[in-house]
Amino acid sequence: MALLKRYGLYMVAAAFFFYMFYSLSFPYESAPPPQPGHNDADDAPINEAPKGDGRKSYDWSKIPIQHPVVSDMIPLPTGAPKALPKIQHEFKEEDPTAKHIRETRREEVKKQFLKCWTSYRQKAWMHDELEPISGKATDPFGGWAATLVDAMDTLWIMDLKEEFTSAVTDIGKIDFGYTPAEKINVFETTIRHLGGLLAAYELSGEERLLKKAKEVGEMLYHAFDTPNRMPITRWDFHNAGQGNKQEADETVLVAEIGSLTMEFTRLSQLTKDPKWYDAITRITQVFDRQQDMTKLRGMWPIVVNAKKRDFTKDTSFTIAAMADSTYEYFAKTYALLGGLDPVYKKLYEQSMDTAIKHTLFRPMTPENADMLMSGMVRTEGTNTMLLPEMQHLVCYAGGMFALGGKIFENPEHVTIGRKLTDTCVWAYKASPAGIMPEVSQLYKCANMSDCTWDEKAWKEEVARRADVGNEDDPLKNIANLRLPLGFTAINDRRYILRPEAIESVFIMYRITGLQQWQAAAWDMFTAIQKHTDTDLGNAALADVSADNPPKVDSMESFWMAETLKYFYLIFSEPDVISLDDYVFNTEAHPFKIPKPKN
Ligand code: DMJ
Repeated sequence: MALLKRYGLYMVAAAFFFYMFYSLSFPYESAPPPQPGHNDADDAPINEAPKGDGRKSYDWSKIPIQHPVVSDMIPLPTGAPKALPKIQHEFKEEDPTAKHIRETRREEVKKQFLKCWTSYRQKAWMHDELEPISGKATDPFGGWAATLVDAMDTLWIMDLKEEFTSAVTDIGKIDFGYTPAEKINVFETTIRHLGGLLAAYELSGEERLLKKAKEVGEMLYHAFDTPNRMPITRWDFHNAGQGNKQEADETVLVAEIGSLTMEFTRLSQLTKDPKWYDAITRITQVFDRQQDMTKLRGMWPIVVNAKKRDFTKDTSFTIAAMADSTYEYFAKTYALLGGLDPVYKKLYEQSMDTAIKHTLFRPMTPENADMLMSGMVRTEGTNTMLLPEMQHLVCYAGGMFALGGKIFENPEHVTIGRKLTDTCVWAYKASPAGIMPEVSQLYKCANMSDCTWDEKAWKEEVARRADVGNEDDPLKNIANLRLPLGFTAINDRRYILRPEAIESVFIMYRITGLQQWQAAAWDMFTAIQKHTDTDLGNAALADVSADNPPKVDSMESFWMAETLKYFYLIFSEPDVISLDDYVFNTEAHPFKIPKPKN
């Protein structure tokens, strides 16, 4: 028991450390100064970066590769794509009242998007983010107009074509050969910039966007120029630009090395140049070879060693923060490759078997709801310990299981997806602001099949965790903790406009056709809107357990790229970006699924 307590505390501390590390959105080492705005030169030719300020801009396509792939370039799989099983529900004709409500809600979402976009355009154009309270601009993602690039496909989907067309011209002016930042986060640049450009290209057919995506691809390819061809995930851009030697790191977050597959595969498919597919396939091969060799077989630890190509040593496992999209991408990459590479099916199925067995738990709730959550596991020898944590970030997992269950015809996974999503919806409702916090702990049922609410036991667990005991009554200080029933701790009370809950709710809706998901989405949207709306856009919140959560002057690019897109799509006709036609990358950028010719 003492050991469990000690490790329990260690896990919380470790989880918190990792979480802080991750949740700061991978900041660059020093905040880069803002770049000059370029909105006065709408007629400049595409792909011509602003010149004349004396700064160095690398032409990545011309910088020699020091560790080239010469004779063993891995080609894209050939052959006709397979037909995947039907993913979406067969929607029937809509009742006129339901249609009216749905369209009204959709327009509310669009109106809010347009407000954010207009403010960004007026006050932070060509910068990464707008600060939605002060109206200042900020550049935490290399200074490459992250919000602009990330939101392009949302503009298209929302039928804001004029705004889209005018933005394309300015995208051409982004200089991916230059950054004032010292280091670049390869994962973030891949999912936001490369993913955003590829999806916007696919939707619009605008060739200039593909050209720009290729420019990003040429840059990122240099992060793979190491002796073992493993990428440097926190990459010294200038070191590489000057042609210096580089090698992969020994400590890498598994999400950052495992979640490049969709974007690199798509870039190769669209350009017909296999080098990006080759680059990520070498990582996939390591995942495949070592899947059975880790301390929790089937899954890989949160931290892996890219320099030694050893993904087996560490002892903390999760499908949540720092690992998440690695798992999310297996089934999606399988679909993107037209079902032609069975390794992604194997990676998905074996990792999910382990995740189901070791990370899932049933939270105890006053409603005795039959729901699931996925926590963090630590191994010690043959023992495993589960921390019953709930992160906003892990709410993507409901959608992942449901989609994977459809793609691989596994109804149990669809049910698990539903139960995981139910917990996120419940957590939104349980919070005073109607929005779930970043990280919390739940009371884990001892038994998955039979779990009756036990308020006394819950209170004792809260008191134990919070150490609120005093001599007279160990339970009396619980009210001060502001914990919804069923929560045993809240480690991080923020909401930073994240999308994962609405992402899974959207997927559940498209798969089941049940209107309960649209109702849940509307409750979530109204709560978020009520508390985060500012004169210029939407602001992150410092504490969702307060009745009136204080606002924080931050609006990450994923708000317009992901959160508002999913809210818009759940209130759109089901054939708008159908899940039978598209897979979304982890930043909600849709890529087209190849189909067999008939
Ligand atoms: C996004 O950048 C992506 O969804 C990523 O996979 C996780 N974090 C944010 C959103 O919360």
